Amino acid sequence: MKGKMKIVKIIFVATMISMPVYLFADEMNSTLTQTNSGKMEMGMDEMTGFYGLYPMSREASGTAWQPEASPMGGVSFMKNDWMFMLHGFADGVYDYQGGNRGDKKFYSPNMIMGMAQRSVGESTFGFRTMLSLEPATIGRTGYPLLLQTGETADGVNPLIDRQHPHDLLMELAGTYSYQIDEDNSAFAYFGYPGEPALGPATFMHRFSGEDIPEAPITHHWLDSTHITFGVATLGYVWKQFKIDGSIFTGREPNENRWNFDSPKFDSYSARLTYNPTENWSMQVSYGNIHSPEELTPNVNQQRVTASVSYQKNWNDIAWGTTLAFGENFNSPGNTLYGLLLESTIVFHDTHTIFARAENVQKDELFPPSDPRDGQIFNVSKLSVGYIYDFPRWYHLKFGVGGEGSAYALPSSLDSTYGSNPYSFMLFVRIKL
Ligand SMILES: [Cu+2]
Repeated sequence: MKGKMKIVKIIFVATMISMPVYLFADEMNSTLTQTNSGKMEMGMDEMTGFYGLYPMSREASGTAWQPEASPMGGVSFMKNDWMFMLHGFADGVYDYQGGNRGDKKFYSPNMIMGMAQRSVGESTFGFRTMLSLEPATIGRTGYPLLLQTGETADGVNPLIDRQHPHDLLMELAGTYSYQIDEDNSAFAYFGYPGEPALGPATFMHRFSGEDIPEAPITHHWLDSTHITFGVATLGYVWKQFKIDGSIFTGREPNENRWNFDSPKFDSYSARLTYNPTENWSMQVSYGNIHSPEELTPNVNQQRVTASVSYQKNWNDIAWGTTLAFGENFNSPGNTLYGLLLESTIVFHDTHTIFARAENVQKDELFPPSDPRDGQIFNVSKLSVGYIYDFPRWYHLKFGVGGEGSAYALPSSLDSTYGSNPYSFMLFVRIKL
């Protein structure tokens, strides 16, 4: 039984991994559609989404929506009756986190995503693969990020003031949708791993957050479930509304980032999304997450999130903003909220200015051995940055950027973090 599972897994991984490689090789010889910061042109027929008859740009990550006006990155092309899309990025970041708990590190966040879809009659079939080399380019211990919490590097100690790397396999998913009529469609999504119907589009896939080289400190309040080993989602689209619900594995990925974790389907979520115009997207969602953290397995979590995203473009300027709220109800444990506001503006595909402000209640800033573990601290962070991108080379964008962060901390944390810590990052990037 175990041996068979292993063979199935190997075949599955080999197939899914070969897809982006194949796509990329193929892309090099294909007539393809370049997407700059404007609209994607697919000739006669407009590219529609995986889950319904609306523009593809409405889809962000998993089954999440963002405003339709969001510029799409990457390349896309048709081959036979399949439509392929490929996009990704790799950053090289020098990370300096200040104060008493600060640290420095050079690391590379990165991911590559390949998608394929084909419509037959009223049915649309889709495949999605997302891979990251972060287990190698960031490593188990993650990168320094003041006030970040969640997950573990060694299965014993929690990560504090560090951001964990993503797993090699971030998404391997199959989708199916059925177009009932112009306004109605029903869809299914199965991912191993994949993203359940919970929270806004993930930070690295929404326009307002994708150029920011660090994870939000509200990640575990909003979008931390984006890599979940075992997700099954059913959804329904009616005009500008979408409702989707998932059963999924509650446990966060473990510290072994190269492999599959065991699927459990012990958690569930539901989300309602409304995109009233092409400029807006809003969602509310609820999740019941069974035993998310490996180090505190008896703690279950309920999560409520609400978010609004706004996208406005003028000529060659694209501006996207997301406001998101999440609340985690830990049982046993504290009820804690997180609030995020982030905004990115891109001028002429060359200059990017971004900012992210967060306010969050954290009770994991001290290790379990410290009496202050479990005590709630209300902390805030503001990051502002700029990226200059060189003219595109084929489809690739090369950029250099910098970012600085400041914090507002309660005075009871002065002796821990220092009185006015600041942090900065300097980075280069390639983006497809
Ligand atoms: Cu993540």
